[in-house]
Amino acid sequence: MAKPNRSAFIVIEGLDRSGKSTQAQILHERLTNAKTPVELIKFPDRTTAIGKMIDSYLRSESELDDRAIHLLFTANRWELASHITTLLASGTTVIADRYAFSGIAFSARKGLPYEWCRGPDVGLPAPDLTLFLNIEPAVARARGGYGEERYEREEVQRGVRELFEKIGREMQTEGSSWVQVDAGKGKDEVAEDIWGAVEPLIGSCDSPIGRLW
Ligand code: T5A
Ligand code: NA
Repeated sequence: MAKPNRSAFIVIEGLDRSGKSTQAQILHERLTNAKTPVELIKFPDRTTAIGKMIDSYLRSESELDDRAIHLLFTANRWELASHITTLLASGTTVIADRYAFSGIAFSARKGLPYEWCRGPDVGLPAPDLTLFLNIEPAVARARGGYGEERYEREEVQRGVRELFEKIGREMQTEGSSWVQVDAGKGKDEVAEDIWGAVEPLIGSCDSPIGRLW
C-alpha cells in the first residue's frame, strides 16, 4: 500500500454555542493520545494584528463596513493558509475550529451577495472533512455565554443556519465531505459521532491538498 503523503484537514463548523471549541479540544486530545501529530487552529485567530481588529468588532468596541469586516475574516484565514498546507504536507493533522463557511454564512446573512462573500475564500486549502454541528438555536441559547457577542441573537442564528445548509448542499453536490452532527446531544455522544467520521481519515490521505472551489 502507498504511504500516505500527507495528513488530513478537518474543519468543525456550526452555529454559535453548538460546541465547536469543546469538540475541537476533545478531538485534539484524542489524536494526541493516539500519538498522531495534530495542531488545532481557531478562526478567527484573534492573536494576529488582523485578528485584534476582528476581536474589537465582535465585542462591539469598533464599527466596520460589512464588506471590510468580511475581508478581514478572510484575510485572517489567508494569513494561516501556507502554515496549514505546510503542516498537512509534513504529516500533522490540522483541526480548524470554524473556517470559510462561517465567513460566508455570517456575511451573506447581513444581505451581502452570496457569490461576493465566497470570492475572497476561493483558493484556500480545502478540508478533507467538514463536521457541521447542527443545533436548534433555542437549545444553543440556553448554553453558557450566549448573547455576549455581536451575532449571538436567535434570529441571526436562524438565518445563518439556513445559509450553512445551503453551503452544505453545495459541498455535497461537489463531492466534498460535509457531515452533519447532532450537536444537541451530550458532549461524549457528540464526540463519539465525530470520532466515527474522523477515524477513517487518519493515515489515509493520498490525494494532493485540495483548494476551495
Ligand atoms: N465569524 C467567524 C464570522 O462572522 N466570519 C468568519 O469568517 C468567522 C470565522 C466569533 C463570531 O465570529 C463569527 C461567528 C461568531 O459569531 P468564535 O470566536 O468561534 O466566533 O465564537 P466563540 O464564542 O468562541 O464560539 P461559539 O460561541 O461559536 O461556541 P462553540 O465553540 O460552538 O461552543 P463551546 O464549545 O464554546 O460551548 C459553548 C457552551 O456550551 C457548553 C460548553 O461547556 C460551553 O459552556 N457545551 C455543551 N453543553 C451541553 N451539551 C453539549 N454537548 C455541550 N457542548 C458544549
Ligand atoms: Na468557539
